[in-house]
Amino acid sequence: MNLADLNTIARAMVAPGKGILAADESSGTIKKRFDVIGVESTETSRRDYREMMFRSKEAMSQYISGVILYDETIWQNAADGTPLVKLIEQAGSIPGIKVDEGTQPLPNCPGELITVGLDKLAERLAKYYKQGARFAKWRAVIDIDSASGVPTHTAIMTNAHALARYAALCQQAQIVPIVEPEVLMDGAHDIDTCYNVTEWVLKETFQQLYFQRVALEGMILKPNMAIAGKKSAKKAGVEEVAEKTVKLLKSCVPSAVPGIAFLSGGQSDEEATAHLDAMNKIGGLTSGLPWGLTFSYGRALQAAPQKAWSGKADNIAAGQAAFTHRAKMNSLASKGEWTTALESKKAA
Ligand code: 5MM
Repeated sequence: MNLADLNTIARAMVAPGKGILAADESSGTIKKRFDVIGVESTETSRRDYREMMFRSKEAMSQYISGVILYDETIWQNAADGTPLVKLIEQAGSIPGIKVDEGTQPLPNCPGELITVGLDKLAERLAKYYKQGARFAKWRAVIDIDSASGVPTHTAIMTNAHALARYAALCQQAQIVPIVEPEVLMDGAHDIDTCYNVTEWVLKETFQQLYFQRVALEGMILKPNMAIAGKKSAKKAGVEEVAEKTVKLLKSCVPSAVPGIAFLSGGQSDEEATAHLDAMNKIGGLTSGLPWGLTFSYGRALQAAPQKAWSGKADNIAAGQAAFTHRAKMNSLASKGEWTTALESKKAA
């Protein structure tokens, strides 16, 4: 492992004003997204949609540091035969790859999941590196259901262990691991419950990363924010989410980690931007945070371009404008320079 090179890539992924596009929806998930806009999900429509984003010059060269791809996409060519990976590189962005293989029920833990994909991961990573991937992603999902005692320590510890095993294998393959332990915002829990569970999950994750000898300088953390569940009767305001998330991360994430790139987790586009912005405004006021705080959004970057595109070649420019606008808003938020007024100034 060449740690200096891993650190250079990790720092480029969270370079000031830049963040990550999570375009790694598995075939089942992208079908759900396409169903909403009335587009049939085929290999070609998935390619056309993603090519549209990767050819958005302003967004890809100025705001998007890297793209997380799904296995199908990393091997695909654009309509003119150019590999999609090359399009990303030519724009000055870094190709990455989702390497987990989804979730399965965790034995003896009703309702809880374990992320799988460690078998043969070393071989797969070597192939992805050859294809151009310089970072990878593995997502663990932790649900909150206090009434049934979820999450359990078993689920948190087992998922953290898998994340750490994955991260060690990535670094051995000269690939920067994005470590994504996601505490879901699906439940009815309040923000403080989310805070406590996320604290537990992050403490366990960094312990397991230590046990697997993962070099923190060569990884990126992709966490959820401290936020109330979608069904909670008590929604927390932007300032509360920002303050609690920054406090939580300061207490759990060592300063050796180059950057933190949040998932959006089902927040609306503007909420995800406002929360990121408020956190970076706090960071500025307290003379800086030890790591960069940016975005690695899937839904909060793509809902608008999906709607604007709607599967029609005539709408490519509109789809690219919508994508560029969201990428720019989040770029500003990653520097604490976003305002709601900017939302109305859509890119042409
Ligand atoms: C883009 O969605 C990703 C893939 O999800 P599936 O494996 O379930 O198809 C997902 O891993 C994503 O990268 C993260 O959850 C962040 O996405 P959001 O939409 O929460 O920002």
